[in-house]
Amino acid sequence: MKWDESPVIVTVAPVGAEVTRDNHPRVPYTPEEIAASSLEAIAVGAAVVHLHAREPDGTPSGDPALFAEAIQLIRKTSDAIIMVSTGGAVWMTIEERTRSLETNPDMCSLETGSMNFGDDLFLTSRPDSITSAKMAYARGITPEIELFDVGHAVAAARMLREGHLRAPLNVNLVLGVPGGIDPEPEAISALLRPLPDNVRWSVTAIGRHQRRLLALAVLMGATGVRVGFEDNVYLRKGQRAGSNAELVSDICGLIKEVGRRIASPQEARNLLCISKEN
Ligand code: KMH
Ligand code: ZN
Repeated sequence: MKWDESPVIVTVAPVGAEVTRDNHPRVPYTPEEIAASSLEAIAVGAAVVHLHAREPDGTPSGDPALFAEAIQLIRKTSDAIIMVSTGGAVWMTIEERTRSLETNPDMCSLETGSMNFGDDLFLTSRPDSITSAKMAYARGITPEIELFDVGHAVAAARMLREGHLRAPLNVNLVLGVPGGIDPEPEAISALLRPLPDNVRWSVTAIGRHQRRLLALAVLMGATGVRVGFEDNVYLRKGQRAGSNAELVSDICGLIKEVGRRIASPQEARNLLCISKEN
């Protein structure tokens, strides 16, 4: 299939670990709120949900029961792909971060290296990354590698060569986290350069260049793009989005505007080879 014939997989990241209700009063916290916000986003075009969990007061959590409740509610009415985070929050241990794998998701995010994350350290040693990948594959969960900087792509390519990761690899290029690669057009090719040609890649961009960079990614043939409160609460400069669904709807409009289609959950499953067994 030519690059522009393949539909674009839109991922919604409705909550993350850093954004709070001080940033936006509608950031979902409880499993019910996270599921409801995800389902609204799925209804307008999201095919993948990238999930974090929160305590009822908004504190990020690795508690599998909180993940499981949100997942169960989403799956009741949707076949969207469920991806749990194993990145968690910067202060979590790798054990806390990987408890989300106990919840039978379709996919998980996976870090292949460490970085400064704003003023914090976000640490993932190579042995922890290898162990997390092993845990995911053992449960039939497909990893998506989060590439915040070029070294993470180099490390992922090495893990692939050594058999710790399986081809074709799914990666998400994350542009603009302070401490990671900067949100510039060249960042896309810099992060893809160390990886094999058959990599399936999506793009996440933090901050004011988000729409432009996602449009560029779509025109460069990206497999997918990601939006949601985890990455940005603004639609435009000074204009906060009303909801995760509004961010998804906006990016779907942009994708269609530049001539590509939106992947349904089933098309996304076919493109990423994710069965519905879960
Ligand atoms: N909250 C960040 C420290 C992931 O989900 O894998 C890590 C993160 C990446 O959100
Ligand atoms: Zn995340």
